[in-house]
Order: sequence, then structure tokens, then C-alpha cells
Amino acid sequence: MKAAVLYERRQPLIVQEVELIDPGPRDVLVRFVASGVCHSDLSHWQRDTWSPLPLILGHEASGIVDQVGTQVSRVKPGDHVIIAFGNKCGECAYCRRGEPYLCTPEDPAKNISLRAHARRNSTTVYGFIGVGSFAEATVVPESNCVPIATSVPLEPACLIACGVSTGVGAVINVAHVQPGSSVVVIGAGGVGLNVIQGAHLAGAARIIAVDINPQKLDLAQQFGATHGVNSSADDVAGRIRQLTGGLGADYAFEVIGLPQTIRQAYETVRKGGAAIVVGVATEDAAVQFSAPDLMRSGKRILGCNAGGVRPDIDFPLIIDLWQAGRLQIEELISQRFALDQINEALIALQQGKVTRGILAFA
Ligand code: CND
Ligand code: ZN
Repeated sequence: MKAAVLYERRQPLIVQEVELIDPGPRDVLVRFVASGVCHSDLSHWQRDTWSPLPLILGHEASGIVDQVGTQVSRVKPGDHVIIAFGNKCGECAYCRRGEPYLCTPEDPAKNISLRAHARRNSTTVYGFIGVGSFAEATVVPESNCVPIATSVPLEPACLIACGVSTGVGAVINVAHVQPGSSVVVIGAGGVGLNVIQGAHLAGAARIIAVDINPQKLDLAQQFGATHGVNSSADDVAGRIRQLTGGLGADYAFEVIGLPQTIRQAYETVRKGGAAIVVGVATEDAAVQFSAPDLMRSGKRILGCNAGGVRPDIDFPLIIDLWQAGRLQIEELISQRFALDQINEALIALQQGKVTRGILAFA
């Protein structure tokens, strides 16, 4: 199959033939229909991170089951699926307590980020968080496949695997945003817009988008933001205080991954409010808080890994909301690229030129 392989960080991905591993007894071979291009892919291209090389990036994907291992029972060839990224072993303490987004396989050899995904000649090629969707196909454990009805448009459904579920999940599962509350969303990109539509869905009265790109602030309003603050021109803290009756917001979501904007989220919430860290910062990033201020203010700082999403429960729920017209998903896609154009797609994301770009394989 054709795949875009990352050999050296910050250098162009190379689109070439690789050989996928054969599916094991509980694995599924899925042919991709679409893959979103998320900032996490861009970060693993640009930053020196934990992910092993050579690597096929891409983790936000939908497709059609092509082959199944001998012990697979939850899907069959021809089924439409959204692929959940990361480990979903079903057996560790976290999976057993219903927190699959924290899955930590007891046997490190079962970590799907580190297992062989494909081969080129004799070189092992890895698949990003087990998915590797900048390619024509993948092999994943059946527990990573969420089957969906054939009536659901499969191409936009790819965005449910990360951007939509992370954003909506951050609001519903992690922060538990209450009706009538005030919500700040710092970073109105592919994930941030889904925090905004999640907050709208949860009945937030004020949804204040903060971004340095005025076009993203316009988009934010289309997805439910009631106000926009251009942080390269406006006094963010002052403007948010003014919009929230002087107290600060009930919730502030950081959806960029920078220490200074994580700090800004903490500062913009009222006493007792919650700052939710969705953005992925560099591995060495640190943010300072005054310990007594944290204690006295009763503020909460919440980590948000994959939106606290349980794919088997939350993907179908998101599809129902989308089909009922309560979530916009097609509207997130501003540009389609072919696999050969993957480097252009990453650069368009880096330059802020897309709402969400997708690779379309059909
Ligand atoms: P995308 O690039 O689409 O959006 C980022 C937005 O932030 C853009 O609109 C930028 O204009 C804006 N921005 C950049 N710098 C600033 C700044 N200093 N102040 C204000 N706004 C700024 O990225 P994305 O939405 O795909 O991803 C956003 C983050 O979410 C990124 O860190 C990604 O790795 C992370 C993420 C986390 C998770 C999770 O599980 N927690 C899942 N997926 C992605
Ligand atoms: Zn992502």
C-alpha cells in the first residue's frame, strides 16, 4: 500500500510503497476513506517527541473493514468504522474502570504505538498512536474499531475520531459544563471549534473565543461563539472580566498547547472555576501557579486526554447529535487533499489556512 512516511522530523514525508503487517487473530485490516490532519500530527512532525521513527502519522480516520483475524467478532468485512486512536486493551485497570483514554497495557509489548505497523524492505515502520492514517490502510486491534451505520457519511465521520470527540468530550465528559455558564475557548482551531460547539450544546450562555487569527474568530461565531477576542490586539483578561460581570469565566479551555495560554486560561476563570488543558505542549513545558492562590481561589486545573472519550459510547452519541442537526461536522472541512499532497496539507494547517483539512482516499 501507499503511505506517507516520516523518516526525519521537519523534513517532508515521503509517499512510498510499504507492506502492512498481517492482521493477528484479534486484528482488523481497514481501508481508509478519510483522515483528518490534526495539529498533533503536525507536532510529531515538527518536534522531537517520544514517537518512534520511521513513522506513518495520522490518527483521525474512518474506513471500511477489508479483512478480519480469526478471533474477531465485533466487525466483518464491508463494515464502516471510525478508528479510535491509542491503546484500548480492554484489560488494564483503566479500561476496566471505564477510562479507556488512560489505557496503560500491563505488557509494554502490547503498546500499539510501539508495535511494528508496516515494513519497507527490512525496516520496521510504526503507525502513529496505532492508526497511521496518512496511508491507504491500517491494521488495528478490533477494540479500536467502532462500527457505524452505512447511512452515516463516512468521509466527514473521520473527524469524530479526534477533533470532534476531543472538543465535545472536553466540555461534556471532563468539565461537565452547566447550562447558563460562561466559557472561554483559547485557540479556535479544528479542536477548539468543537469545544465551542460542545459548549453551545451544553447550554453555555456566553462562549468567548480567543485567537490571534481573525478568520478563526469569524469561524468561531459560526460554531456558536457569542464573542470573539483577538489576543494579538485586545487585552484578553480585561475583556473577559468585562464580559463575565467582573468575576471571570466559569470555564476556560486551552486548545493550543502553550505554557502562556495555559496560564491565561487559569487567570481568566473566576474563583471556583475550571481551567481545562486540551492543547498538547512540548514535553519539557512547565507552567507556574501560585500555590496559595490556587488554594484560596478554589480554582481547578483539569487535564483532558482525548476528551475523556469512551469511543464505544461517545462516537455513536456524537453521530446521533450530528444526524439530529445539533453538531456541525461537514462544515469543519474546508479543504480536501490527496495522499500525495500530505506535505501541503500539513503546511496549510501550520499556516492557519484550514478549518480542518482532510485526506480523501475515495
Ligand atoms: P489548529 O492549528 O487547528 O488550531 C490552533 C489554533 O490556535 C489556531 O486557530 C491558531 O490561530 C490558534 N493560536 C495559535 N497560537 C495562539 C496564541 N498564542 N493565542 C491564541 N490563539 C493561538 O490545531 P488543532 O485544533 O488541531 O489542535 C489544537 C491543540 O489540541 C494542539 O495542541 C493539539 O495537539 C491538541 C490536541 C489535543 C488532544 C487531546 O487529546 N487533548 C487531541 N487532539 C489534539
Ligand atoms: Zn488529534
